[in-house]
Amino acid sequence: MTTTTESLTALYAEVQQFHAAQMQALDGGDFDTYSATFTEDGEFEHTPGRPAARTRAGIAEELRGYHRERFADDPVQRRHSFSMLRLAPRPDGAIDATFYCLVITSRPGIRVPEIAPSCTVHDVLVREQGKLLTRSRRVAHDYLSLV
Ligand code: SDN
Repeated sequence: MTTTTESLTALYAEVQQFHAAQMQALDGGDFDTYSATFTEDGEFEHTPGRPAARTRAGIAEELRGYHRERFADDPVQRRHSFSMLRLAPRPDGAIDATFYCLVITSRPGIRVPEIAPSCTVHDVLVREQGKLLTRSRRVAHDYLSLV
């Protein structure tokens, strides 16, 4: 399929809306809504050393476990903030999306948030019944790529 500037602009806006809804679900603690934005056989790697999560149920379970382990005694509001989105549609209709992510963490009563980690993210997006879904998401952490 040829990609015109116009269709790429429309796709760019669509992917940004998709990412916004997806990440607002995650940051709101709604892991089932987040995992429903992946394909049924979707893959997700968010932290080196943790096994890749597979399937919607597996992704929701991994996120529940990770948040339970890390934040049980540490009430936080996390916000995953995306920027520098670059899209590369493939001939078969899948879309490579590469972007930056900063995780911004606020704690009760502390005005200055923590900003870490800084990451690059690579998504493969597909369309099913007209709707965008993430087929795979791989997160690379800058502080680990430097060592
Ligand atoms: O869903 C994401 C994530 C994500 O879920 C992350 C989690 O912890 C749970 C989309 C794009 C980027 C990310 C990045 C992270 C960072 C990761 C590790 C941490 O917070 O220390």
